[in-house]
Amino acid sequence: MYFQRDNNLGNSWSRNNKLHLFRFISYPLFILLMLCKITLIDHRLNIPYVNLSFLDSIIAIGSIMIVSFWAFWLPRGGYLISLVLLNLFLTAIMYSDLVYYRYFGDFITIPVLLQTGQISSLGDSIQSLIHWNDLYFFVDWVIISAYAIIKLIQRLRRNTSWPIHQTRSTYLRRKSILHRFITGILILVIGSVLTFAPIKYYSETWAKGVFESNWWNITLYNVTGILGFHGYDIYRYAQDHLGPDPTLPEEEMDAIKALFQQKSDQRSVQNEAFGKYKNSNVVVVQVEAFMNFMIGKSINGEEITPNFNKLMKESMYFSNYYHQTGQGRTSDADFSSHSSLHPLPSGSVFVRYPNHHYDMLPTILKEHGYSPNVFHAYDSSFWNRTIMYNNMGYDRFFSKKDFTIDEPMGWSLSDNSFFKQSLDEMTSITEPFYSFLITLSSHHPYTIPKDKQGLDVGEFSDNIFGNYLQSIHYVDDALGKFTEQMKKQGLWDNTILVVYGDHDNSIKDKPYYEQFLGKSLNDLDMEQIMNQVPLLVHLPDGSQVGEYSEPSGQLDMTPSLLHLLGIPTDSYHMLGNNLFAEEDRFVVLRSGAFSDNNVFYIPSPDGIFENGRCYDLNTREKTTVGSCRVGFDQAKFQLRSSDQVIQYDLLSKLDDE
Ligand code: GP9
Ligand code: MN
Repeated sequence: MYFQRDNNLGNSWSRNNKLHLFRFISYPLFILLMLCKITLIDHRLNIPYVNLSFLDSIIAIGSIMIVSFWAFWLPRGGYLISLVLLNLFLTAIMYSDLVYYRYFGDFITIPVLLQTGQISSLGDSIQSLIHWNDLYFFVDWVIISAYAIIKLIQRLRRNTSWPIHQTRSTYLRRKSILHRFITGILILVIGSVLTFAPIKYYSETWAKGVFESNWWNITLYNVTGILGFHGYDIYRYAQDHLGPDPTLPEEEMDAIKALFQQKSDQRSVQNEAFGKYKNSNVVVVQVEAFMNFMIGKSINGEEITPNFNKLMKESMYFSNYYHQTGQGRTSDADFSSHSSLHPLPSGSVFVRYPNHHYDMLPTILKEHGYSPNVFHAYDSSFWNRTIMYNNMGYDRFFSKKDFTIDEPMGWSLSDNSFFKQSLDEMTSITEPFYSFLITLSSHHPYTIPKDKQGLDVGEFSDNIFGNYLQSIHYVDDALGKFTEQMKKQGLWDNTILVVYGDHDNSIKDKPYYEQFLGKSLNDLDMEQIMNQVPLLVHLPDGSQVGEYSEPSGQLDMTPSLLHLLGIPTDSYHMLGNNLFAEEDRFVVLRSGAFSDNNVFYIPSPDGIFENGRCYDLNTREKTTVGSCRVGFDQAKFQLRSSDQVIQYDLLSKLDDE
């Protein structure tokens, strides 16, 4: 008995040592593998100014240790399976980020995940965002699966069962558990130091303030790395939604009040346009991915947007109008156009804070006797619209279920039929009304059925850029029919018609634009192309016709419409300009880019002011970055204030005062 026990002890000692050796080799291999994937992702993302430095790799190693330390607490089988599952999980997250980035220029966040419908609805688009050489990313899966299969076959052949550990003495078992526990804790501690020490260093040097403002996820990623970014995103989400309501220090609240006051003072002028169209109907059309660069342009002698061009001759056309959207895309365009606040740096306000207070155009108009309605032929829950539209004060949301899908196209109903059916509905709405229409046929990936393709896109016929032009030509045709029907229904002379694009088309390849426009483009040109959408305002009497080239943006729509309708905006909390006032314009994009009448600032993804580029709009050449300093600080403060208003629900507090 005595000798027997001794033998077992000897076997157990060597088994224990083997187990330690196994972990000692396999764990660094796991870290190395994940580090390779993180490096590969960074390389494939190819974000300008963002390159994985040595210190970033240290952060990456630390993050991998933080997410995997607990595997050490498990026995051999569990340990191995956990690492394999972690590999699958982290690979899936990172690859999804890559695909998402290719379309949205951003990373997946918790609020985005809460809108899973969004991602799955991309369908065809997602296919076009997956590249064959992404397969490198999954090579290890093939090796791991092959290894697992070989092992399994070997075991079956030997007809042995899985190792049973009962032969080990209780003493050695306990010792092994303690050993594993301590190793896990050590890995966590080392991982935390490797992760947080460099991040702390960054946030105290070149990335100062990045976590307070977190104005752009790309900048956060540049500081934290991909895993760190997701960790921070979870923390940020928990902070927003768990625990007591956050409050803002008094001084910050006062600064925000002062900002609203300053904006309101700049807007309020009593000129001829103020109240000139009091009680007119208002129809606003938000057109999917409708950009400015192809307005007035032709291809093979054919205009891309002949109907819009015709309409321009009897309307106001704002040729320097910017979309100010972020991750919330269509919903952000909707939010900023109706609330005159900026959308959030991550996720959609519609999804994250639909119950907070905002001074929204439909609610304001309803208080002034209007019937506000919204029309969009898609699932009502998409972008959390049902809830948000109810809170925005609309009488009714005409969604997909309210339309007859008599001409299916893309995600849903063709724009042509959508416009027709929406106008039919409007005949039974009490005037004055506010009708907001959101089109859909020109959504990525822009595939319009052959029989509806009316444009010869020539050299672009086989690519996504050509498809885009084709889909815009289709929408333009539908828009032409829409205005004709408005005239027939007697709406033309008593309605303000507004048409604008929601955001860019996600096609970022410069050569397409250079080929189309027939000239080489600098960074300023590209930045403006990707951020400008057209705004057209047709006034009931057809007055003020012309092109307006001062900078303006989606935040300006609501205050400008209220001006025309004679509703003062001083009691509302809005950050936009009044397009009918002679004021100095200041337009801030969600990325921190901004423009006034003289300069355009393009921020650097690393968030450092000096690394951004300041352009003189007269010469269209780069000027000293210092010329953008004041605007940069202002833009940052404006974005931060807007974010705080939304996140802290400040308007409910300001209204109570
Ligand atoms: C769908 C439409 C498209 O309802 O709003 O949204 P997008 O993908 O452009 O944000
Ligand atoms: Mn859209």
